[in-house]
Amino acid sequence: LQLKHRLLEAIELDQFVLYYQPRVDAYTGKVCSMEALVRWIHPQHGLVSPLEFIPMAETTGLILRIGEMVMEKACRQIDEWRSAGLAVVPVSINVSPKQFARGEVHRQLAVYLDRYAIPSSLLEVEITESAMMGEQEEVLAELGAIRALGVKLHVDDFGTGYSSLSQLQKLKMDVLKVDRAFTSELGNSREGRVFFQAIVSMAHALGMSVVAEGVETAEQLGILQELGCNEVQGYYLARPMPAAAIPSVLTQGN
Ligand code: G
Ligand code: G
Ligand code: NA
Ligand code: MN
Repeated sequence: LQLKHRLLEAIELDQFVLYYQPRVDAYTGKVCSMEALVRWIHPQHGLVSPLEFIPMAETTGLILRIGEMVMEKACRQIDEWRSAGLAVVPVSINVSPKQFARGEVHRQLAVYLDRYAIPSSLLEVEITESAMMGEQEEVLAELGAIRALGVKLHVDDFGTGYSSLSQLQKLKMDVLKVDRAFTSELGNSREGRVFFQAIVSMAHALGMSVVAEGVETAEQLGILQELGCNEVQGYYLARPMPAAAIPSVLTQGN
C-alpha cells in the first residue's frame, strides 16, 4: 500500500526515465536496435530497478499509466534524436500483460507515432508469451492492429512460458528474444547448445529473427555466431544506458 502510494506520487511528479540497451548484429557488431527500460529516479533511493516496482504496478493497475508514459517518452526521445540528425535505430518498448489485455496498445501507439511524427518502423513492441495467453481472438486482433501500424512484435523472454513456436508463427511474431537463462547455459553444457540451436533453426524456418538476451561472455557470443543467431543483447556488448550516452553509440556503430 505504501509502495502503491509512492508509485502514484512518482507518476504525478514524473520521476521516471528511460534507459536504453543496444542490440547488435551478431556478426558485424553494428548497433541495429535498442530496448527502452524504465527506471524510477527516487528522491531518496536514487535509481530504482523496474524489478522493484513493475510487479506492484501490475497488481494495482498503475502499469497502465506507466506503460503509456514509457511509450510517450520513447517516442519523444526518438523525435529528439531524429531532430538532432542522428541515424536512429528502432527502439523497442516492453508492454506488460495487463496493458496488452486492455486492447488499447495499438490505439496509443498510433497516437504517439502521429504526435511525434515517427515512422512506425522505428518503434517496436516486446510482449512476453504469458501476455499472449488470453482469449485467442482478442489477442490476434490486438497483435494484428499493432502490426497493421507497421510496428514489429518481439516475443520477450522466450522459453520461460509455454507457447510453441508454431503458435508464435500463427500470431505472426517478427522477433524471438530467447531468455537469458538459455544464453547462460551455452558454454556450460552440450544440451544448452543443442536446445538453442533447435530454437534458432525453427525460428528461422518459420520466418522469425532471433535475439539472444543476456550475453555476458565472448564464449557465448562465439557460440551464438556459430548457431546463426541474428542479434545479441547483454552486458558483454552494452549495458542499459541513459539517453545522453546513446548519440555516441549510434555514430560509432553505424
Ligand atoms: O531494466 P531491468 O533489467 O532492470 O528490467 C527488469 C525487468 O523490468 C525486465 O523484465 C524488463 O522487461 C522490465 N521492464 C523494464 N522496463 C519496462 C517497461 O517500460 N515496462 C514494463 N512493463 N516492463 C519493463
Ligand atoms: O525481461 P527483459 O528481457 O525485458 O529484461 C531486461 C533486463 O535484463 C534489463 O533489466 C537489463 O538490465 C537486464 N539485462 C540486460 N543484459 C543483461 C545481461 O547481460 N545479464 C543480466 N543478468 N541481465 C541483463
Ligand atoms: Na524486454
Ligand atoms: Mn526480455
